[in-house]
Amino acid sequence: MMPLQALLFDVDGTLADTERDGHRVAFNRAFADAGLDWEWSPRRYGELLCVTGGKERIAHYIAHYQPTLPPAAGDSAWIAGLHRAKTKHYTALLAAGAIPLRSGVARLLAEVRQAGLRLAIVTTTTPENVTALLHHTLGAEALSWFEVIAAGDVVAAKKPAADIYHYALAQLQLPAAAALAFEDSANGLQAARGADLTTVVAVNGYTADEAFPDAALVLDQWGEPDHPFEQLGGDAVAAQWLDLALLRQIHQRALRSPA
Ligand code: XBP
Ligand code: MG
Repeated sequence: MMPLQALLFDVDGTLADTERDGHRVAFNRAFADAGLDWEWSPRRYGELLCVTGGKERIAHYIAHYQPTLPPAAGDSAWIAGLHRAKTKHYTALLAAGAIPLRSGVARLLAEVRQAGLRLAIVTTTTPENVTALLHHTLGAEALSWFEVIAAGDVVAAKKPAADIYHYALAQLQLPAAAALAFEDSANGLQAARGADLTTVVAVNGYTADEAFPDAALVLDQWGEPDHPFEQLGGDAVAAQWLDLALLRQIHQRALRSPA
């Protein structure tokens, strides 16, 4: 049977709870800098998360919420400029230590690295944001732990399209059956499943009410020995925190009976 060789990690909501206190705050700061009276509340931001990608989210907001726009604003170049300002604010928040990793992430990465598994990042956010998050949580050397960082505009169609997962697997030169994906949202799960990846989901505040019908395992958190996870979906497992033994079990089980 095909051994488990690689792990593909989403970033936002999966490695860290970045959305409400990170991306959302950075968007609002960029709006204020640009003299816009837009303010994305936590609840409004939850609605806007149906669209992945910051530039795409701003365009969706303009199209569907009709906020006041300055003259000659609103085209894709203007949105790209506003989004660049947002990225600066976001990376500054990370540098200030505003966003920790989710519990269990650092422990799991250490264990799987020790075991020689190959690692990739698969995200809709920008490469700068991935670099800043890894650097300010795990240290500068953590960037080199990930053989592939598939991020942002490297593919035209962002999640829930499967393109970014196809891209990462092609870079790794691995079939989907040799890997597992880690996600936190229905859009992310759809992208990973679209590339035939067996996927483990840990929900967060914004995604807890979403449906994850074809996830191999759905958890409320990744889990730590002193913070066991609660299993919310998938075939029952005896474990209480995500570790390599559990990942191998899920991988083998999925190969025996594909979803
Ligand atoms: C993450 C996103 C991103 C972030 C903002 O989705 O949708 O848009 O909210 O990042 P996923 P950018 O976790 O499914 O990859 O502003 O850099 O796009
Ligand atoms: Mg995510």
